[in-house]
Amino acid sequence: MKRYLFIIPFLLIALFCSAHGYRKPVISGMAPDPSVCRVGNDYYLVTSSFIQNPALPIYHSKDLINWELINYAVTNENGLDLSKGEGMYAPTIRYNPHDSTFYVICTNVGGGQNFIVHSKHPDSTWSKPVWLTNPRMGIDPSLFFEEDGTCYMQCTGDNNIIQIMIDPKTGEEISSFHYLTDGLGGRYPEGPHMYKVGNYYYLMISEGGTEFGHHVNLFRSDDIWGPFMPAPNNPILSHVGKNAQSNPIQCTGHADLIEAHDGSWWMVFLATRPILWTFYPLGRETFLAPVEWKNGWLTVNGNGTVTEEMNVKPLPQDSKKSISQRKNSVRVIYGFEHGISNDWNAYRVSPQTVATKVSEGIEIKASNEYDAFIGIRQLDYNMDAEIKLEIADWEGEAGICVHHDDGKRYNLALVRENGKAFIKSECLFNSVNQVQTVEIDSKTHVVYLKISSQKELYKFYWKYDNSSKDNVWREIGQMDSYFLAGGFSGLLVGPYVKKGKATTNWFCVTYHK
Ligand code: 6LW
Repeated sequence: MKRYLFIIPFLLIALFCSAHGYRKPVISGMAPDPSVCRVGNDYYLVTSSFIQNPALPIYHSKDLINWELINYAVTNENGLDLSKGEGMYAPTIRYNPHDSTFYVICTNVGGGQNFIVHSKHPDSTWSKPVWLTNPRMGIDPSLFFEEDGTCYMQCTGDNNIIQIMIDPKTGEEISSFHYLTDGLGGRYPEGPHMYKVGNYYYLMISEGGTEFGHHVNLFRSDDIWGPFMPAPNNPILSHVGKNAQSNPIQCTGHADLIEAHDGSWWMVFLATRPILWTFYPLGRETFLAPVEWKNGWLTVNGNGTVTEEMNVKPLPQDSKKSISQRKNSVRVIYGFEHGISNDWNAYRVSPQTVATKVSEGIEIKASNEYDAFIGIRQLDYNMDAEIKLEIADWEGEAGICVHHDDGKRYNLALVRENGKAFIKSECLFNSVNQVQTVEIDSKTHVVYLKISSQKELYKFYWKYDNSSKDNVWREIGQMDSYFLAGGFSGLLVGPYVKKGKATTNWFCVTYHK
């Protein structure tokens, strides 16, 4: 017995580490407007995706902390059309036990507006969209199912929150619209979700806009049509006040609630990790906080604020750790042996439109119809993204790029023209275009390129093929990350081709802790 005693301290450390704490965010990189539902011990979460194709990423978790991307609710196969408009804003995911079906409702802004898709298996096929055409239906639609399957839809109206009864399979309107609340005076009352807990209906909304004024308010009523009275401790989640002025997490809002399989309650919400207190190129990320109920009202993590290391008892943690929860550096290599995996997105068109599988990896061709770019989400500030790239033709421009969907981007490329070869770094933001070039050995067809994100800075490096003796990384330039921030989105990083075509079979991302 005695010889096993030495194990006890290790067991205690392991127990403490598994019982206490998790790192924030739980889904890092662009993951705004999270909405969550549960079936048994399985949790499903969806986020906004704007003009990224495929749209509406679906994540799965067993513990609310480690999330794995398993699917997308809308793809070209079930009718995704991102040819115009601003794309997919703020979806909601719900499970209706009455027909054992998952529903996702969302707005394709400027591209048909509100629609619902459904599926029995969120990791498999989703239905074609059912369109909701009533012009009163604004953004941020949500669904609430009564036990008998009756379905209510909430959404933003005219600077207020409104509700209607619908058939979620056909989109048929079963009631007229009713006003629920216009909030507590903050700008943009939005992001409504309805819940029934005990004898009350709870309506949770966000106000203050999605930037630094963002916060969450709660209301309740004993009737689903209201009137709704505000919680005594509103805002229930807010980093607007003095008590959060030095907090590295800001913009907390757009939340959803979930009762876990052990009876504990949690809130998922969006927040940001600003650089120098001002800008956040990674975009809005998904965070998690514990919720306590008392006397028919709730508190979020005690006082409505959260910290980077959450010292709370989480659900028993899944052994599969997601990147955001790993303590050490993480390196992920994409060889494209089977084409393009689920992690890859393009803007508006599908990634398969942009890149095709060839024996050497994938081939990307420049196009006049679309931007020949595919990318994965940049998940953290300290990142190296490297690529091995080949331009076999005499002319061409191809490289690696970190890209915001409103057109801001930093490119690093191999350019071959007029019998010469260059490495070019290029920063494009609005009307400003900053370019640096260096001429290299004109015979160069294969190069390694690296974009290194160091929070406030992006640095650009290149080197010759590994077969060359002269293959050390050389810096060609750097740029503040400031110009990649803004808007609703975050960043994608990946290969692009501006002229001709290029192949790659090695794309590698390393996140440094
Ligand atoms: C979304 C709104 C919001 O529709 O941002 O943070 C908008 N909240 O609810 C786009 O993500």
